Parts: sequence; C-alpha cells; structure tokens
Amino acid sequence: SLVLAGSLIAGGGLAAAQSSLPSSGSAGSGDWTTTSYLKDEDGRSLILRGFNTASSAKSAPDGMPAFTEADLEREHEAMGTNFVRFLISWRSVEPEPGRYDQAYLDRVEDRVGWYAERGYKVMLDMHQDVYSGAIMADDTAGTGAGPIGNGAPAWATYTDGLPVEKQDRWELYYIQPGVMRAFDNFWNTTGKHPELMEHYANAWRAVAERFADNDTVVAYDLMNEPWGGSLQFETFEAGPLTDLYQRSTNAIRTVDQDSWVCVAPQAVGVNQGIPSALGKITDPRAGEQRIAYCPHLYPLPLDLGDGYSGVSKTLTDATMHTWRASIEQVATDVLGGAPVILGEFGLDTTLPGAQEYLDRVYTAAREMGAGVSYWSSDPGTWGPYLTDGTPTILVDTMNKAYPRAVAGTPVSWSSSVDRLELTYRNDPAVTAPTEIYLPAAGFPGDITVEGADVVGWDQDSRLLTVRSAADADDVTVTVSPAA
Ligand code: IDC
Repeated sequence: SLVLAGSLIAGGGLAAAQSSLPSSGSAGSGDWTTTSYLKDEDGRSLILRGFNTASSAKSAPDGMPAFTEADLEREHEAMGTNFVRFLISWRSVEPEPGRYDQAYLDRVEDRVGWYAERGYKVMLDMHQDVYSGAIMADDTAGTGAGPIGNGAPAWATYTDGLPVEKQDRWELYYIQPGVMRAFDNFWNTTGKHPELMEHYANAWRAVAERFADNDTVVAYDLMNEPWGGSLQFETFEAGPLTDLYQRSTNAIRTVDQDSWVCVAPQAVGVNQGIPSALGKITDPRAGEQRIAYCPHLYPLPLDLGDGYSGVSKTLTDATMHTWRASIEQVATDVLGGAPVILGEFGLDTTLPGAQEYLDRVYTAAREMGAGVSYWSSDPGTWGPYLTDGTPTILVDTMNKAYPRAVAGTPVSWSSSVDRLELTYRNDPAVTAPTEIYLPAAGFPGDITVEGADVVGWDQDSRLLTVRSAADADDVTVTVSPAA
C-alpha cells in the first residue's frame, strides 16, 4: 500500500537525514542561498509571495477556480501578496487531440488580468493529481473532469481496463493498477503511446503562444507532482521526466523566449526530503538560461495529520534539513544555478505548532532566496479564510514586510513587525526602483529609510520605492516607522 510506501520513503528520508544531521542537531541551518532570481520586465529580481489558486479549478467544468476578483482584492489588501501559482489543466487546454480551447485560454487570461491590475506575477501550473478525472467511470469522466483525480483529458487516459478501486485518501489512488497503467502509457513505458508526451509538449506551446507577450505571466510550471507509474526515482526522473521537460521547453521556446520554465522533481519521496535524480534541461533561448526549480515540501508527519510538536516536529525538522540539501543540489549542480520557487507547501492551520511550522518554512525560503506559493487559497482550515470568511493564522503570517522587486541581486533580507533590512548587489543597468511592501500594522504612517533614496511611499498600496546611486556596489537599506 502507499501507507507502506510512505513509511518506506519516510524511513529512507530519515536514515539519510540522520546521517547528515550536524552533531549540534540544528536542522536546516545551511547557509546556501540562490544567486539567481526570476526577473520582471525591468530587470528587477523578484521575491515572490502568494498562493496556489485554486484546488477548486481541478474538476470545475469550465476549469476556473471558485475565486472571484473580490477574493483577490481581499487577499491583496489583507496580505500584500505579489504572486500566484494559478492552476490550469491539460484537459481544458486540449479537450480533443490537437484542438486547443481558446475560450478556456480567454478565461485564464481574464484572471491573469485581475492579477496584472494589482501588480502580481503569475506562474501557470499544469496541474494533475492521480493523472486524470477520467481514471474512474463517472458522468463527468468523459471530459476528464471526474471526481477523483484531475489533469489529463479523457482521450489521453489509457487504463487498459485495469481496476481503480475506491480509496480513503486521494494519494492512495496513485498505486491503483489502472492509474499506474495510465502513467505508464503517458510516459510510453508501455511502448504503446509515443504520442502522449508530444501532445503534452504541444499543449504547452499553445499556452505559451497565448501568454508570450504578457509581462504578468512570468513562469510555466510544467507538471504538478510528477509520478512515474512503474518507474521511480532515477529511472523515472533522469529518463522520461527529464525528456518531457526538455521537449516542453523546446516547444515553449518556439513561441516564447522570456518566460521562465519551471521544473519539479518526482513528488513522492522528494517532497519528503529524498534526493532527486532529475537531469539537466537545456534552455534553447539566446542568452542566460531561464529554467527555474519548483519543488514542493510536504513532511510526512504533517501530511498524515500530526502537528508540529514532539516526535513529529523532530521528524519534520530532519525532513527539512535533507530537503534543503536536495533542493540546493538540483538547483545548483544539475540546473546550473536556477532560481527556486517553493511551488507548494501547506498544512491544516489548526494543528498544534502550525504557526511555528509556517514561520519555519517562510524563514527557510527567505534564507534560500526562494519564492513561495502556499497550498492553497481555497477556503477551509488549510487556507487563509474559513468558508464563513473567518481569517485563519495564515493572514497575519503572510502579511509581513518584504522586498518585492530589487534593482540588483538580493544578498540577504529580514523583517520584523516594524523593521525591514535588505542588502543587495546594485545592478546599474536596472533603472526601475527597488520596491518594498510594508504592512500597516508596523508602518502606520511616516517612515525612516536609511541607505537609499526614497522615490515614493504610497500608504494606500503600502509600497515603498527606493533607489541607490548608480555607482553603488552593495547596498543595505533599512526601513522603520518615523520616530
Ligand atoms: C489536494 C486538495 C484536495 C483534493 C486533492 C486531490 O487539497 O481537496 O481532494 O488535492 O485533487 C498536493 C497536490 C495538491 C493537493 C495538496 C494537498 O499537488 O493538488 O491538493 N497536495 O493534499 N501534493 C501534496 C499535497
């Protein structure tokens, strides 16, 4: 069973974790930071903070999340986010082989417009869970929008008549024979469906064609939580997964030169800290590579519903320690210095220790120079608001001061309620100012800025813009409320 697979994986992760834990026992204290960031159209380094929006899109007939522009306005006002990992799906992009649904892309573009108006950046995530909604017979399975699973269209779902039995947890469907076979056919491990990966890459080209000239869409997350079916770890990641990424990247680059292509490792195991065997993806664009690494983090104890305390906390810390090492290894050694976005992490915010875990992950992301999209904005105890609109602890957790767009390369930054400090290597080629978000709670009125010239401080948008001398090298800016 997957529970067994899960404990095997957790066991392997822990063994690895223990052998590499520093003797002081201070897990996750590595000082690696990326020197590579996604850039905006003005060349500024982006520090991205936001949500996955949204799980509700997965099986909606029109493929749209139950998330309105008013919901975005509330999020923007309350949390100062600047990023979204927006869920799209292959079944919606290519409902029939070779036919790309432009009306669907119109709906996506409308939502992207809401984000654009508020200065966000968007990463489109080609989502899947357990391959497709067509894995089980159901009224809606024929469109690929069935109740269990999401992602691939029905026409690309070949279970070869193998069973998919009802399971208690959604993750358990991954090892049902019919689902395993659907993946084996997709990756052409069966040798019967070489066309499916080609379709997938071309579906990405259709998406990229639509958004190539859109400055708000900065990244394409090629596949949510890849699963290799009967291929696992190296045979999968270094094999068909790397191959699919390369083909999709090549397809995207025939129409879009500038957006980042984000790749993720196998989910099971690597989300829990096991090293990844992903291979190098070569970006055919002229100039620097624009490949980003977008792993997820789901320590097993939290996923199984334990809180962040006691043994569960010890195991979670061990997971995070090996996870960071594994992220660094792929981003640096394999992908050649790729920016990192934590595409998903999340938990039930009512679990004991949830606040401490959230703080711990955001601290790690800050230290690593990684963007973050929390799973997810959907209403409920995992999200920022319950279904009746009551805020959870996430709202205050997210609403912190942070630099959003930096006119150079961030070296380090930190913030408390009423102070922000940012050090960056100035890039004289960037003329747009550095942009910093300052929540009202700690910065209610006038502010004091040291180390750079203030360009503007807008107490409505809560955005401070600053500029340093063109010949400056390393710049340290501190911001606090005026005395
Ligand atoms: C979960 C949703 C849940 C849904 C399930 C299957 O929260 O309502 O039933 O997907 O579609 C992931 C996945 C992400 C999961 C999330 C939380 O990428 O789709 O959402 N998660 O379980 N990987 C690890 C956790």
